[in-house]
Amino acid sequence: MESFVIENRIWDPVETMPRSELRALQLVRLRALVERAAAIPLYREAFKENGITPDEIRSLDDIRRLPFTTKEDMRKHYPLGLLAVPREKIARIHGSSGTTGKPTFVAYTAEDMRIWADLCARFLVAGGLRPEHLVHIAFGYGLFTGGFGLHYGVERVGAAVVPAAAGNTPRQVMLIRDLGADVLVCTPSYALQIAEGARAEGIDPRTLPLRFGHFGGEPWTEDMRRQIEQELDLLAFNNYGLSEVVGPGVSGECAARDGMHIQEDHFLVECVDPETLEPVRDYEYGELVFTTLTKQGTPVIRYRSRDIAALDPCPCPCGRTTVRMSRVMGRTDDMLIIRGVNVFPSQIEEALLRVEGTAPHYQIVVERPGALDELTVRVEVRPEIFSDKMSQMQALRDRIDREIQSITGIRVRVELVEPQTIERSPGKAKRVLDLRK
Ligand code: DLL
Repeated sequence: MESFVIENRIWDPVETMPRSELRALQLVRLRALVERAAAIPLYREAFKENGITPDEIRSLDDIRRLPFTTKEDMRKHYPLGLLAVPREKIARIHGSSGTTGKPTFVAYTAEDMRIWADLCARFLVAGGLRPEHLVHIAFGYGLFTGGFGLHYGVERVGAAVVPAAAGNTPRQVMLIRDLGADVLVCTPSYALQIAEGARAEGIDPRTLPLRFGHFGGEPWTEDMRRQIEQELDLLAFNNYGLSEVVGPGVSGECAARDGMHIQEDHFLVECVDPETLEPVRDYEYGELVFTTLTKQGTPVIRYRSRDIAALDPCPCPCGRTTVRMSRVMGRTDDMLIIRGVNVFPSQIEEALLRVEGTAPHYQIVVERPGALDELTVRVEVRPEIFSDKMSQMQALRDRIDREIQSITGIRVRVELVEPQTIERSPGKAKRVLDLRK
C-alpha cells in the first residue's frame, strides 16, 4: 500500500554489525554454548562419544562436528529433559502442540525472555512499529509462543497492545474498529478471516484503521500477501520462528520486504540437504537448521526445523548485515509425493491465488485408494462467483486444474465447494487432510 511507506529504522545497532565481527561474536557464543550444553545428558553423551570440548570449536565450520537435534529427541526427553539450568532458574515454559499427542516443552530463563522480547522488537520496528502505535494481537495466548512472544516485543518497543487472542472473529473486527488499531498481528490465514468477518458484519474491511500487519506462524505466499494487503488495505510483513528455537523472533522482514533477516547474533543458521544433511549452496532450497547461541533454559544445537527455505547472504539496502531467508516453501513433513512428484501445499496455494473467483480457503485431501496416492484439492468459491450453472463451475475447475498442473506438473482432482464450507481455524490453517493413515 503506497500510502503507508515506512521509514527504515533499526532497533539495535548489532543488526548492522560488520559480518567479520558478527562471525567472531558467533564463535565466542558457540564455544560458550558447547560448555553450557554439556549440562544436558543428550549433548553430554554426544560430545563424549565424539570427543568434543569447547576448545575444539576453533571456527564456525566446526559446528559440523556437533550432533543434530530433532523433534524426536525433544519427544524422547519429555517433559523437561533438555534443561541446561536448574529448574528454579526457569521463568516461563511454552510448548508446541504438534500433531502427535503430547506437546514438546521449551523453557526460558528471565534473561531468555528479555532477549526474546528484544528479538521481536527488532523485527517489529523493522516492519514499521513505532511507540505511538496500537497493536491488535489475535494470536493464541497460552503454550503457543505467538501471543506472548509478540506481546512482549510490542511492549518493549513502547507501543500499546490489545491482547485480543485468537477466535471470535466478529469481536476481533469490533475491537480493531472501535479501539483504532494501527497494526494487526496474527497468522496470515486468520488475517483473511478477519477481513471475511468484517464483510459478514456489513463492514468494508478496507475501512478498518489498520496500517501494518505482522504475520507469521504458518507458510504463506506472495499472492496471499497481495490478497491480504488488498482486502485490509495495509502493508503486510512476514516473520518466522519456531518454539524449539525461541518462538517468533528468529527472523523477520525489513522495509525492503525481500526475505527475512535471521537474527544471527542469537541463532547460527545452516541450510542442508534434508537427505544427505550436507550444506546446500546460497540461494538453494534446503532444510534450515538452527543453533541457539545465547539461550540458557533449553538451548538447542543444530535443530532440524524441517522447514524448506533458501538463504540469501547478499547485503540488504536497509543496512542490516544479517543473512536473509526466503519464504518457507513447505515443511519436509508436509511434502506430498504424488506419483513421484514432490508437491508442497504452498504450490497449490500459489495456483489457487492466480485464479480469480476462488477464495484462499482450501484443503488438500490425500488418499490412497489403491497403490498410488491421490490428491484432491477442495476449494471454496467466492460467494459472488458461486453459481448453479454447471458450465461456469466447470470452466473454473478447468482453470484451477491448469494452474496447478503448470506449477506442480501433476494433475489433481479439483472439487469446488460452497463458500464457508471449509473449516476455519483462528490459528494455523490446517491445509492437508491426510486420509492415508
Ligand atoms: O509458529 C512461532 C511463531 C509464532 C512464528 C508467531 C511467527 C509468528 P511453532 O508453533 O513451533 O512456532 O511452529 C513453528 O511454523 O517450523 C514453520 O513450519 C511454521 N512457521 C512459522 N512462521 C512461519 C512463516 C511458531 N513466517 C513452525 N512462514 C515453523 C512459514 C512459518 N512458516
